[in-house]
Amino acid sequence: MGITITAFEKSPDGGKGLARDTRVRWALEEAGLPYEVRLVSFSAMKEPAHLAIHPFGQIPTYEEGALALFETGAIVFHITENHGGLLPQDADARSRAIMWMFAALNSVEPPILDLFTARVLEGDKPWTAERLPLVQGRIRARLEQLSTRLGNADWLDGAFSAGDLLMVSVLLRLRMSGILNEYANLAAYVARGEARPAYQRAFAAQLAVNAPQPAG
Ligand code: GTB
Repeated sequence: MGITITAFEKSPDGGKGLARDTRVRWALEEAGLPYEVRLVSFSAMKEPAHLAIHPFGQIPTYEEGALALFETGAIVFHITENHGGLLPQDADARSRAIMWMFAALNSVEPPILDLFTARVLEGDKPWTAERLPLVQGRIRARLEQLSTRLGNADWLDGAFSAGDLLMVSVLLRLRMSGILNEYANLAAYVARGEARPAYQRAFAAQLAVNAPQPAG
């Protein structure tokens, strides 16, 4: 049964891995699954056809036969559950990997998203200069804790898992702020994730959509 995901027709970052279809593409590549991509514009995302799949009018979505999913955590979990590859066999290790998936999305991603909101979406507000240090402080507090837990390990809990895939996906969005590089082990952890062949394929596929077309 074929898999189709949605992605930005024109990603604001030029397809450099920041939009969330990257993590879905990455999970699909890790599982060795072929997939098709339906590109959608910002206006098409708010149209009834897309809203029927994604009630919040966003990307990515995931369709496989009669199944339609939104939310990257649920999509990555579905891929690992049904197509294997990113969750350990051992029951306890599996539960811990799932715990890290939730940790990435519930405990680490929110303060990182706040930075984007404070800088980009609400960067023209008069309180921005006062707000930014607070937001950055919350990120640093969480990264300090994560850095301590990761220590010298390659991955969060033994072998690379869906927990690492989501955690790396969440952290890499911080690179441009400079904050990620304040934590050498986390920067190396993200680089290890990005060096995986499956990530490289996912990144290249997303970039290809957004690459300027040769003239003529
Ligand atoms: N919780 C949802 C999930 O995990 O699936 C969040 C989905 C989401 O935020 N989707 C964004 C979207 O569709 C794209 S990823 N936004 C359009 C809208 O809401 O109208 C967020 C994103 C977009 C672009 C960049 N970038 O170019 O730098 C980075 C991140």
